[in-house]
Amino acid sequence: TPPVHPFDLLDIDGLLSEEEREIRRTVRTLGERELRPHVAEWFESGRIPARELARLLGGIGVLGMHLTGYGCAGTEAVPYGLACLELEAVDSGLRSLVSVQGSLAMYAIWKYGSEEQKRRWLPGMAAGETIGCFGLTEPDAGSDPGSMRTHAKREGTDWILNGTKMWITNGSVADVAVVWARTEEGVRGFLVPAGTPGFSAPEITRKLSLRASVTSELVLDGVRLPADAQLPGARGLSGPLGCLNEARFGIVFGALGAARDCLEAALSYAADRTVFARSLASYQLTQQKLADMAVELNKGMLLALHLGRLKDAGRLTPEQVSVGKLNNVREAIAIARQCRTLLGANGITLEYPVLRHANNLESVLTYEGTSEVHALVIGKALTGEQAFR
Ligand code: TGC
Ligand code: FAD
Repeated sequence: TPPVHPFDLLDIDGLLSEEEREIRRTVRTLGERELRPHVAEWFESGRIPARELARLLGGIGVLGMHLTGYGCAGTEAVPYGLACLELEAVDSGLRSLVSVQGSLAMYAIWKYGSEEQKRRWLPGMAAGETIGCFGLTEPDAGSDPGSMRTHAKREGTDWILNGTKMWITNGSVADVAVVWARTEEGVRGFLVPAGTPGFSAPEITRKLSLRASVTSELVLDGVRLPADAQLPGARGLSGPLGCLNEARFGIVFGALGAARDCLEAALSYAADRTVFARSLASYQLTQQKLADMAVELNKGMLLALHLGRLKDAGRLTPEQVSVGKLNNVREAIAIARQCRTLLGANGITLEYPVLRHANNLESVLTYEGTSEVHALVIGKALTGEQAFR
């Protein structure tokens, strides 16, 4: 019998195609060679070379990789998920960059944009030459985006936008912002190029989580846009929420990357560390922790893969994505915290990845729908009663 692999107790690898394993290998290699050596420094300084990273990731085709045409790779959902997993194994901030670029900003244009908008923006975004961001959340409207205040008013054929968006990934480095605003006809999406008068994107600093990621405010102060800046295919809140399904799907896989990296560090640490004259790995309490974590990681992988196959079959529902996001992020953060206990004091440093991942996962638990929001989505599916309001 082959040796038991802690990250693949259930032989989930056997359920992947050769192409899926190849894409995973490519992203893992890039992550280990080009990203991991720098990530602790990016996290500590709170600065990342975003443009360089975007080009690097565009170069291997992961930006908007599950979209078709316009320079996008056109892969299925599972390879996209595996790419998210491998990037998040390095740092959630890197997966965030890819989620926001591909699943939020590019997807919004790909799904709701005019032919002209798609031709103008998507090829550069797929290549990583052009960076996008996605502005839905506001200082006073996060879980309840329907209460947004940012509004767009018509002036002749132009639109005038006013309002503030908050916590926007890639905001300060973006060349184009997808901004959601209320209009007299309901919520609509707009493409705001950086440099448009009245538009600014100050960076949010002093974060204790997702430090290897740019997070910003978007300020819209009388921003004048031509009629063709509006996304013609998006009508109402289902526009932005439709994009969130895509990004949430990536997180279902991604969060497991952070968990795997923590478990890898903890296993190796437990094998090397001597406590009370024996290896830490030899104690029953340690093995209970390791076994529980490996079981959750493997169950999470099965869930992610199942949702990926449903997505490729065109049968994935938003409620199923909520099951995946709620479970896999909740388990990933529990694993990261448990791994930290195994590393003792060493676990609190940047010499090891565990507390960095745990801190990042605090953001992952909150963004793309908090765990409470996803529980309520599932609760509504179970009972038919909505408990949001
Ligand atoms: P509700 O009345 O239920 O729905 C309004 C309209 O939207 C439709 N809808 C959806 N459509 C597509 N996908 C979904 N998942 C959808 N959920 C709802 C719905 O059918 C309806 O359409 P229509 O045509 O009838 O108008 O909406 P509600 O106001 O009661 O809110 C429901 C709730 C709470 C689930 C929703 O608002 C929500 O998901 N809140 C969480 C907000 C959120 O996730 N924000 C994320 C911002 S982006 C981000 O965090 C990026 S971080 C990325 C990174 O760095 O990786
Ligand atoms: P709130 O909605 O104020 O929630 C506060 C608490 O109340 C939470 O625990 C929540 O679960 C709970 N709660 C809310 N409603 C209910 C209810 N009905 N019943 C019970 N409890 C409830 N947004 C973007 O648009 N684009 C981005 O690129 C983006 N990037 C982000 C990057 C980072 C690092 C972070 C941290 C956030 C980002 N966000 C982004 C914002 C994110 O989507 C929001 O933070 C999230 O949706 C929650 O909103 P909030 O922070 O306003 O919390």
